[in-house]
Amino acid sequence: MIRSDRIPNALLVSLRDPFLDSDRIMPPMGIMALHSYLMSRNIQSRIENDFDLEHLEKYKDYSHLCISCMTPQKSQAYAILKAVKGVAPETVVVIGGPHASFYLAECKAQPFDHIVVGDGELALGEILSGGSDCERVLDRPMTETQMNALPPPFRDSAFINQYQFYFQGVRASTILTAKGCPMSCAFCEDARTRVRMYSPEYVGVQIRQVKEAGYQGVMFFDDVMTLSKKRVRDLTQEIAKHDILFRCFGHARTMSGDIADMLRGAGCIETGVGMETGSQRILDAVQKKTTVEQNRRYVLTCNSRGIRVKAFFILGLPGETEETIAETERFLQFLMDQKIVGYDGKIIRNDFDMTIFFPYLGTDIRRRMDAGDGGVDLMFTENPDLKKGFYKGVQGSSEIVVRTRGMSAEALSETQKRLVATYKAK
Ligand code: B12
Ligand code: SF4
Repeated sequence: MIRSDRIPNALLVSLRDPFLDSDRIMPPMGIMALHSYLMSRNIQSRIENDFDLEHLEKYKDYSHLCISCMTPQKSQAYAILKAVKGVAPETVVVIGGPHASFYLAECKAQPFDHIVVGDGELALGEILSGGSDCERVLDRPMTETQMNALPPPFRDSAFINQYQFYFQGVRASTILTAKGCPMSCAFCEDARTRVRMYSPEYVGVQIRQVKEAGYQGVMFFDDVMTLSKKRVRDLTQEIAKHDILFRCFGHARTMSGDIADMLRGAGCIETGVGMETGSQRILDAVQKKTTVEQNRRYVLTCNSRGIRVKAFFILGLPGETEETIAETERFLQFLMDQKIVGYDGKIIRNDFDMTIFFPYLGTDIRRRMDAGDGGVDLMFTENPDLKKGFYKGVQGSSEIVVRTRGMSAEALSETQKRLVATYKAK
């Protein structure tokens, strides 16, 4: 095992996303949480969000290089690992984030010194204080109590102000009120993960940080913030104290008039929601456990309270055909026909996002495809490029690696372009 006898000094690397329109929209909450935790333990660290592979000498004083990685960023992570090990083999290189969690075997095949699965705080603390005795793969989940005892993520104003996200013209930054999702969507890597909640007070501290940094809005980035009425009541009582506008993710199974009232009363002006498709057959096939009718009611419930809906759709789920596309189009028509009185009295419309499915390794669908399950009507295209793996890139582009029996990759791509052009322009 590589050892670093130097005083630990960690460089926390948030990789760039050249394939996105901009990677300065949402700040890297994982890295911000780790930085704050290490500082609270008096371990030196710094965040680098523009790693300079051409000038590695800049990083010679760091004992540990800690890379946060999502799957589309993996080539960058591997390139940094190779380059750093080439010039400074004594530097301990650690990888964490979703790619390490869901593509563990692939990460193990790379010469990383440590690979952290799941929560990084305790594992990184161990690596940085444990010297050589640490295992190579660490999985150190936190309990809710431990999560709530953590310092809030690092939100230095100059740092987070590099990131700009707007909804309805409101400048916002991101906060998490819980980790995990109990739902079982077969296309999602976060399905059936243990839900651990932050206390409303802990959320309140973070809202203050975001306001102090100059933002008027908060984007709550939990998978689903509206899991139960009680939870929404507890959270909205806290949020309402802070005079902010916010957006969060809802779910068609749990949305109700009461929940929508509480959200709006606390400043919610927009919810994101995974509606996925207008086809009941596909919703059932991917275990979404919602109905098209629930999705319609979700829209009407939110809109009637002045909450705009941003619906997320995925084309190319198993069983997609021209008929299911027509059903999705009918739903889109309904969604985009609604008129809403916005928070500032102006009449506004709903919004949507439409991507093409990319079967990440940690999803049920991918597991079934890899197992050769003929019951899944989804195939890889010939020679799919699985190297990058983003489903929404520059100007809404997708890397399409799948087709169904009824739709080729080209037909999926054409449909996506047509639907976006037709209904975004409404
Ligand atoms: C916010 C978010 C984004 C933001 C990212 C902003 C940013 N700069 O980080 C935006 C909107 C830009 C985004 C984009 C994309 N995202 Co995204 N995103 C999320 C989301 C909703 C929350 C992530 C988050 O901030 N969590 C909160 C922090 C505290 O947790 P964390 O990041 O996991 O970090 C903890 C641990 O992972 C670990 N850790 C993280 N980094 C490191 C590093 C080290 C060294 C260590 C030791 C530990 C460690 O410790 C942290 C603290 O406990 C997740 C879903 C989810 N519930 O996790 C999806 C998710 C991460 N995204 C996903 C995807 C697919 C994408 C896109 C590919 C979509 C697309 N456009 O095609 C792009 C890819 C962009 C990219 N960077 O490659 C997938 C990841 C799949 C994968 N295998 O990588 C997820 C899991 C959603 C899902 N269920 O499928 N995303
Ligand atoms: S798609 Fe959303 S609701 Fe479904 S499992 Fe993933 S995070 Fe949960």
